[in-house]
Amino acid sequence: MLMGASSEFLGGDAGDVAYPFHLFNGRDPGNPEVFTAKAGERIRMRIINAAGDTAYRIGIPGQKLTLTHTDGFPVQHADVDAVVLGMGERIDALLTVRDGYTPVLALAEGKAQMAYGLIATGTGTAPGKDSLPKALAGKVVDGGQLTADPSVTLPAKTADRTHEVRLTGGMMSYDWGINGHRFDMAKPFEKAFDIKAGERVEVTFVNETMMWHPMHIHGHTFQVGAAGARKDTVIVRPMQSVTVFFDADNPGQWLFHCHNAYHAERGMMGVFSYTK
Ligand SMILES: [Cu+2]
Repeated sequence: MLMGASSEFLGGDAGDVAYPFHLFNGRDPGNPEVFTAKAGERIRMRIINAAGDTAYRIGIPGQKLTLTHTDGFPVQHADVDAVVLGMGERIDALLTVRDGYTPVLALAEGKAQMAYGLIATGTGTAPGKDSLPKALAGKVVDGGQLTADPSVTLPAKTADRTHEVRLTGGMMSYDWGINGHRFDMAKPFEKAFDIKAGERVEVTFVNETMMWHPMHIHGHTFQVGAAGARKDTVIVRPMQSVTVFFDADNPGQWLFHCHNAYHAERGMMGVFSYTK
């Protein structure tokens, strides 16, 4: 267990678990991934945070990334120095390849460790891991702070149904839950959230805990706020609220949960259930 991992960007406690390594395409910093490219080429990086308990701050020292999509949906392009991905989030980023070796850093937010990969054009020498910057500052955003491309904004409609989803629990008793209830795999429909097919659903995640949570809904892609990004995973900071909207157009029993694997396992999970 990790105590004292703190991130100003995430509003406090950054993670619960210490790991010996952080991996980039399965490789630790002693043996980094090397992509080959030509200088001057414009390339797209598709980045997923596949970790269980770590947000990553991703960027290239001295070079902007142009963010184009979050969770697969287009956004109004944003040039940033770094992007923070919560667990389960995806980002597409464009960059123009510089000559030589370009490090792509994935700093474990609040954990003083990193993973990285290299883009290589066939000239120069690879930087050693100890020579890489340990911080990425400047303009730093997360996907939930981006704006949807107008082509994917939900059509304006008054919500047919609203649900308040309070994120509850804490580190000491590790009783993460939703509305004070820990999800029970033996009784998955206990306290299921009712919705009906065709409804515009408004969900407000109210974080009553001292830690951030990347909240993920299965089977649907929501819009963050009135005109924010279309996503399926959004960072909710401690003691903050985030409202999302989606159309109930995919009947079934759909889990939603914190994408911190330990929080979900302990019970920060719920079900939207509708058959028609
Ligand atoms: Cu969580």
